Amino acid sequence: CGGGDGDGAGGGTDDGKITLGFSQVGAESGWRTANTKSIQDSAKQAGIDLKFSDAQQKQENQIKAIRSFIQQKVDIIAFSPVVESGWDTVLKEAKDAGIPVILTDRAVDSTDTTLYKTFIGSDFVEEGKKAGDWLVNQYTTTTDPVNIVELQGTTGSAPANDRKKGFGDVIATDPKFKIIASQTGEFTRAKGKEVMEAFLKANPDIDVLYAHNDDMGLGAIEAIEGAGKKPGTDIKIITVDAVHDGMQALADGKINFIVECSPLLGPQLMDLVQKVHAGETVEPRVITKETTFTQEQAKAVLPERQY
Ligand code: GZL
Repeated sequence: CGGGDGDGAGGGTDDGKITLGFSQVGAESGWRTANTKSIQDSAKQAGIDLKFSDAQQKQENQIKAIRSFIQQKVDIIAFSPVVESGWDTVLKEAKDAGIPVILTDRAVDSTDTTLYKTFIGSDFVEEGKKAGDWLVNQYTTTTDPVNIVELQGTTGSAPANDRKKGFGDVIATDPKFKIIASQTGEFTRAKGKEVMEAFLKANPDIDVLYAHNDDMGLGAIEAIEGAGKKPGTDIKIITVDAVHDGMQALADGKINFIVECSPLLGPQLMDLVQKVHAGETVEPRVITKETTFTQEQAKAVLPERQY
């Protein structure tokens, strides 16, 4: 992507260090905590001066933070957009100030791709597809209806939109799969539990829960057990992320399948920051590598997991 002059606007520090302004979504989940740690640790290791802001899941706070970074004349701005829309104005302000922007974790729906240098993050549609493929393969021998409830991520966010699409496209291949309820759990345990309690009250025959992240799945497990049902047995559970607590529940048989979404974007982000600062051309899209886990695989890898 074009845009910006590549070497920032002076950087705000005279010690020759690159100054990076980073606006983080919030601290809503285990994934986010691991992502923040990866970014902070990697900036330190790279000798990059990190100005870090937590937006508490509010877009207006991210926009304020980006404007503050522009005022401070940082060299580079990076952020994880809490939702996909509404960024063009502030990104244009950064471009006009000659400060390159890097998107991490989540995408924006701006059609002007000169507003940012690159986007590093997962393919969320693919993650949803992996979840759907696993489910389809669990029900090859039956034509009975499979009633699914879905806990969506933050409304309007790229992971929520795309994980829903990827999963929906796969299960649409067989009419026995029915999403009987779908609502946002805001990527948090508390909201996931609350919404799952409502799902359980309204739907006596739930076969499967598809939760867009582990945290909502873990909250739902509390609700399922509170309703006297066995998570992983009475109701099969598929989640996305593969953070420690999710992997522990998978190993314990309370979750059935997890699609990994790596939060460890820090090292690659700092590499991109240094390249962009040096005026090098970078790939417009850097997709993070990730896999999937069954219950057996979780038991095997748990001891070595970083997060
Ligand atoms: C995905 C990330 C999502 C995680 C959630 O890259 O944006 O946000 O899946 C987190 O756990 O809250």
